[in-house]
Amino acid sequence: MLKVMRTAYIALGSNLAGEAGSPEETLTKAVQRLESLGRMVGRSSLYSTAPVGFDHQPRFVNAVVALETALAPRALLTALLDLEDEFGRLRNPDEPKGPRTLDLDLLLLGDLRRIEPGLELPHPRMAERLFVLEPLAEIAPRQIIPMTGGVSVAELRDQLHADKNLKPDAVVRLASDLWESLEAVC
Ligand code: PH2
Ligand code: MG
Ligand code: MG
Repeated sequence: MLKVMRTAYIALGSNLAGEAGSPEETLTKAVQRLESLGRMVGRSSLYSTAPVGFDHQPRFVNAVVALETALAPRALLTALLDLEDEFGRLRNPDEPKGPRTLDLDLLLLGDLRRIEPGLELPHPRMAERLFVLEPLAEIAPRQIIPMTGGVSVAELRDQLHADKNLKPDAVVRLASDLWESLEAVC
């Protein structure tokens, strides 16, 4: 049977060391595990980012990858949640935005749109978050975000940069030999 292949953009985040090591080590190992779900076709740099939504927690390490996959949305989402668990993610309902060893958020899956319990595509908050748009702009600057009425990732990123309340250290590219030692993707 012919499988429909789609490009998934997945945001990775960590601000707590876990069994896999530091956030940087965790994200590096998570990318290797994500390769079991499809073909990795893009990977941003790592970024050190100020926490958004709940200030009193460590800075995050964030990145975005592009994965070509035949998985349907629900199957992909389940696989991402399983990977979070594998990396020791604890879910604290009192602190949904608190520190986490690994957060894997499905941003886009081809041009699919979904609004279902636990699964919204495109990700409803992706257009407001510089910690998502900065790495995403590195690998997919011309990608259009549907709910913005046709604005590209790079334009949205530029709009957020123009905000005069933006702190200079909000999103800072990290040089990481470990991350860059991952096999090159096209
Ligand atoms: N994730 C959140 C809430 N706040 N802030 C940063 N900088 N990076 C994140 O990945 C992040 C956040 C909820 O998932
Ligand atoms: Mg998240
Ligand atoms: Mg999440």
